[in-house]
Amino acid sequence: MTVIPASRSITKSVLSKEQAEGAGARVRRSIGRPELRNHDPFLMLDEFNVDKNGGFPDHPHRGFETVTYMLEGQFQHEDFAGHKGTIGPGDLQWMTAGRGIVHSEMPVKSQTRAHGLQLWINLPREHKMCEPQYQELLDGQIPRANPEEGVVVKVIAGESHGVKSQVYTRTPTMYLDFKVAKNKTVTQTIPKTYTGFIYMLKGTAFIGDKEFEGKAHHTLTFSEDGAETVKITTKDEDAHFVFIAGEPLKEPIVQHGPFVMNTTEDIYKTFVDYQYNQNGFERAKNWRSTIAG
Ligand code: FJE
Ligand code: FE
Repeated sequence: MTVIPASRSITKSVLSKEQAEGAGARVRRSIGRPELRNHDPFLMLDEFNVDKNGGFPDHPHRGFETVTYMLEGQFQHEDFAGHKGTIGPGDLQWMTAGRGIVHSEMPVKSQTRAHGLQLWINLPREHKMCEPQYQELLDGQIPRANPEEGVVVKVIAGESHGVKSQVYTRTPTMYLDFKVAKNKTVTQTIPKTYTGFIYMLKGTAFIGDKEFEGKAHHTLTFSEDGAETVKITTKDEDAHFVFIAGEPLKEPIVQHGPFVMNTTEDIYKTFVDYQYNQNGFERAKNWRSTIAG
């Protein structure tokens, strides 16, 4: 007989130091760094900081989703189908690359700094070649749960304290932004089969029954023991963190940079499709974004 504990505990705590990425951008890599590989269904989480001279100019994606959540500043995006827009503090872009997207992600030039999170969620085999889709939500359109005074949960995906997100997740995912005042305890439910983690943005939180300490820029991974809650406590400091969890796909992953498929053969097909502008990359032919400068 195995005993299922009340709360998940923390199995790992890893600090993300800044590194160079893209074109003159700085990122703190959480999931995807050597100590945090294969956190199925998640491929990558970057806390990015970009000034007006940096960014992520024209590049492709296939086989997964990118979720960009802005914290400060303004970010522009433009893709090969003419889809274009700007997201600001608290806004969200949930992009399903599916069979193919080529796009550019750049800070608005007048800004001093754009700061946010980008999460890469793998797609199950049957969705890897789906039509690309955008789900865009402004800060004010994202529902909030307020389980008690001093605790505000933005429900980006999934559910918290009876408040549900309308975002469609092909890979079952929950994505919650917690702002917790000092001296509070909050319990978040999580499906027993989900893997998950907390990424700390500010302050200090104590997680699980053993009150594992989490500080800014640390990733804290949850135990996989079937517990259906995560207990989070604050003491003499407020805390800001994201809580991300999902159903593991348990499929083979073959990744080559911005392409994530199930087999080497499908990765080779992807190189050919991208090179010859076919099977989803038709509109990549002679395309250049107007924002990458
Ligand atoms: C990419 C290198 C990259 N983190 N955070 C290689 F930088 C990227 C990439 C990003 C990215 C974009 C934003 Cl807006 C925020 C990011 C990496 O675009 F896709 C590959 N393959
Ligand atoms: Fe991208």
